[in-house]
Amino acid sequence: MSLPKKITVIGSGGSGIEAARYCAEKGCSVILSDTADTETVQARVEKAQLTKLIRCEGDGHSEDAFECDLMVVSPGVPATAPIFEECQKRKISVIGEVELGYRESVAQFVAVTGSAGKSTTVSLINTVLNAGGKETALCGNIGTPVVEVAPKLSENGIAVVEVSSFQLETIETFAPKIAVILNLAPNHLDRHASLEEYYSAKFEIVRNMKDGLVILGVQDELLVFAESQLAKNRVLFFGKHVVGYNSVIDRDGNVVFIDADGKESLYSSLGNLQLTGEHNVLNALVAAACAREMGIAGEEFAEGIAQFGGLAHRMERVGSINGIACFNDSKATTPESMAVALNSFASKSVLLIAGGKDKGGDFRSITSLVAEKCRFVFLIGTASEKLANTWSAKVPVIEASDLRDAILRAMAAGYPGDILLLSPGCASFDMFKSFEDRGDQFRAIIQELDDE
Ligand code: UMA
Ligand code: ADP
Repeated sequence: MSLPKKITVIGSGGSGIEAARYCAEKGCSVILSDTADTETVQARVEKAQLTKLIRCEGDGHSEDAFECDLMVVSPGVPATAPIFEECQKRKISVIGEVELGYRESVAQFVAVTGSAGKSTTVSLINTVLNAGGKETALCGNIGTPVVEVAPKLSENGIAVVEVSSFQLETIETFAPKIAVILNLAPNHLDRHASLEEYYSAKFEIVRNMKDGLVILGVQDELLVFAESQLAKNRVLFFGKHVVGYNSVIDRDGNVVFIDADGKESLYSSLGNLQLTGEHNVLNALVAAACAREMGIAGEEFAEGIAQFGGLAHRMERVGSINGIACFNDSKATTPESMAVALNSFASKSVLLIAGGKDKGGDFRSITSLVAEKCRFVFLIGTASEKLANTWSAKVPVIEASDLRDAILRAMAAGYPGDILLLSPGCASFDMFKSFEDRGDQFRAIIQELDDE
């Protein structure tokens, strides 16, 4: 698709930098504009070696930034940001970086959204498609901007995209061949005005799809949503106990598809799945449905599944101290993800490290699970007080001064056979650069103390 002459990119994080690079390399005149201070923005542009190719500005969006034919926004820019109203007034069209990457690509798209399991599922899908010999690019919210990789794929290529609700707010023509909504649970209520708004953003993934495949988890909100899709797309449910038609289920460790007439067909075995937890079986079923749709044979799928060892920061076993196995689940930034992690362990075995920057999660709803699974809870970060008030009547809660202090206190309180679990249920930004930084620091401290 041909790009307009003058483009302004908002946000100088990974998405903005790559959007600016792409447009500049296509010959457009690009301004990269950010609310962060000018020095920071300039340093990022220099690091990306874009100084000669684009203009950049910090400390807000100047009048010059609106002198453009198209504005490309980063996912971190909320829908309430003044630039949207300003662009509407001036009749400048605004799209997100994902939309730009999609428009500029000739490949097919497989897109996954949901509240939990996105990164694991897109990584599984990518691995099984590769095992079946497909040319793919794993991108989106998982880290690599879509515009950096999708335009480089051929017509036979497949962009496997993790899409967040933020990214879906700024699509226009984005139409994947396969769309997955894994599950819906409250999240990002610090940015979305209401739960309905957050769920509606997730449903945007199918907005422009026709004759595609929509894969949905079994959940009331998604069952209702499926009805609106039936006239436009094929719908397939995945789940542990799906009874009905057009579904993919796990039956005794095998992937079984059930068609509209109730006819069953065996696709592959899950025998070599290396990931633990029921939720990962569900993620593997989704990968199987995507693989079959893309023409991958059951044996190739099985090979791919066997290759995938899991992602860092998601229930990653990082060592053992005094017979206490340590798991890094730093990616769990909601109470729901925390619950999934706790459910993987026996009663009263967990020394839980939780807390960080609260995203508005409902921690009350998991109080009984925390009390059932945890011997002690160690709290860090600004959410400590809220969590202590919520749980302390049911489980011993200790407020630690930092991550190292929490680990040392847990080691002093635990017994061999216990589990040390970092599953914070909160964002990391009060104490760390990112959830990766939090998980890396946790892993480093454990490895320093490790006596395995
Ligand atoms: N900014 C403005 N104006 C604004 C708001 C922000 O100029 O009104 C600027 C900020 O000052 C900052 C820049 O925008 O300099 C940051 O942009 P960004 O937050 O979009 O950051 P990126 O580095 O481009 O990362 C984004 C995603 N970030 C968010 O959605 C917040 C990354 O997801 C994603 O991996 C990346 O694009 C891929 O291209 C991260 C994330 O936290 C991992 N996602 C959320 C989640 O998974 O829960 C949704
Ligand atoms: P996301 O990218 O959506 O944040 P991840 O794949 O990074 O999801 O996994 C984050 C956490 O979510 C995992 O540590 C696990 O606790 C939980 N999780 C993973 N898959 C599922 C699923 N299918 N359903 C519910 N929770 C899940």
